[in-house]
Amino acid sequence: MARTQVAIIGAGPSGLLLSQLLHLNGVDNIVLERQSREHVASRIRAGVLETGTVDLLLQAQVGERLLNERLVHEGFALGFAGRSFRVDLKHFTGDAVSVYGQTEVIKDLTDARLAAAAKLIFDVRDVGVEGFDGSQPVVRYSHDGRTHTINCDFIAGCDGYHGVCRRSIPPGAAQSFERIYPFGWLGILADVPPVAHELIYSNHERGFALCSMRSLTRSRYYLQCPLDENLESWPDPRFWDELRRRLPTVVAEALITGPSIEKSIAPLRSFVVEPLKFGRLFLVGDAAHIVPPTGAKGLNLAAADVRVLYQALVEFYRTGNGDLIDGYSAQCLRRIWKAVRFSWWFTSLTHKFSEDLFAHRLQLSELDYLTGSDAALTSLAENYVGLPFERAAKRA
Ligand code: RFL
Ligand code: PHB
Repeated sequence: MARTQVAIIGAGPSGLLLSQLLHLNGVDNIVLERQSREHVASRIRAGVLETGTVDLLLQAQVGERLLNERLVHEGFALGFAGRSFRVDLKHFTGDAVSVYGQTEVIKDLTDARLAAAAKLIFDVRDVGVEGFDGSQPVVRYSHDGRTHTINCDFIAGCDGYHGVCRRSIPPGAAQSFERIYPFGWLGILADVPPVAHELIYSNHERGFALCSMRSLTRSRYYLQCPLDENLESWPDPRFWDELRRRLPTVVAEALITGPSIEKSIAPLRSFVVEPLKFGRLFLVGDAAHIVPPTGAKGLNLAAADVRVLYQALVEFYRTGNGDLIDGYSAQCLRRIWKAVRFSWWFTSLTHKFSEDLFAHRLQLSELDYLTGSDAALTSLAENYVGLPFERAAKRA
């Protein structure tokens, strides 16, 4: 039987970052991950980091390669009605975003944890969390054909939307809020130079498209697609043709194509569970909330939860004061709901929801208004770069 202070379920960005920050502050923890290290490292997901996320990664001492290799973007483009409009993030907020893939964040964090001889266990099975409504939580799991038990003070559920922690909360103790969108994103990764040096979010009558990147030689492109679409019906030439059709002409003409090295479909949803804390169990990141990727908020929100939780736990272990722990859920939820609202709004503005031409005219009119109003552009820009962090509740 093992014993630790914090048992962390899931070695995605939330779990690894929490583990690293707790470790640096002297809090012992064990991380359990269902998948293999290679599988976790190869999942292609987020690409845009807010400055607050970059700062937290620096605090976690995993920011060196990030600072050298990231692409700093001071703006992005909105494509609509055949034209392209640049949203100048720097001008409206004084801030920018960093393009650096989630795969790289995971690699940096995993390397740092393993270099510090972390208790990070991959390929675990049958994780169960118990006793978190009392003072002695227990985690059970199997690994290499044997069953194991961990006694701990707290459990951090960093196990994503499909994880076990949220499902372990007693019925009636939590409320969830959900919106499922009637489409998904078909994404491809290709070793071709990006079509533009900044991201392009394109509203088109055939559906939304996004031009993103991972580096100056690796592009990431997305097309809005029906929910029941299958990958086989999207050979590369069809993807590139459809992407060209959904981009402003000048952009489409500049597109460089090549063989895809990854292709996947992701459904879009908004989801929040309340509260994020049940006794000694905390939900963190995608385990507690999902946003459609349009606003690039998922990974950043996960990091924002980790920021609040690690500070609360460190405070508790240093002083015995549990006020920050008790405030975790309320403090995180305020930021979460703002990101949920922004991601829903940006999705509504840029995606095709139906064949209703009236609805499309309204979107074009809102885009026309937005791009002509400094007030509206400031609102878009300040949400996109990430809202400021509230100060932690006053210490006793
Ligand atoms: P994760 O990454 O899902 O990690 C959870 C981990 O828990 C493991 N697990 C278990 N382990 C043990 N026992 C169990 N029973 C377990 N059940 C699950 C899983 O194997 C996994 O390793 O959640 P986390 O750490 O909270 O991180 C969240 C982010 O991954 C997610 O929010 C972002 O990827 C969302 N996202 C984006 N976020 C951004 O900030 N900017 C972006 O540009 C952006 N683009 C995106 C995205 C997500 C996308 N998809 C595919 C959903 C683009 C896409 C297409
Ligand atoms: C990505 O590069 O994967 C990406 C970028 C911006 C988004 C969503 C995804 O809004």
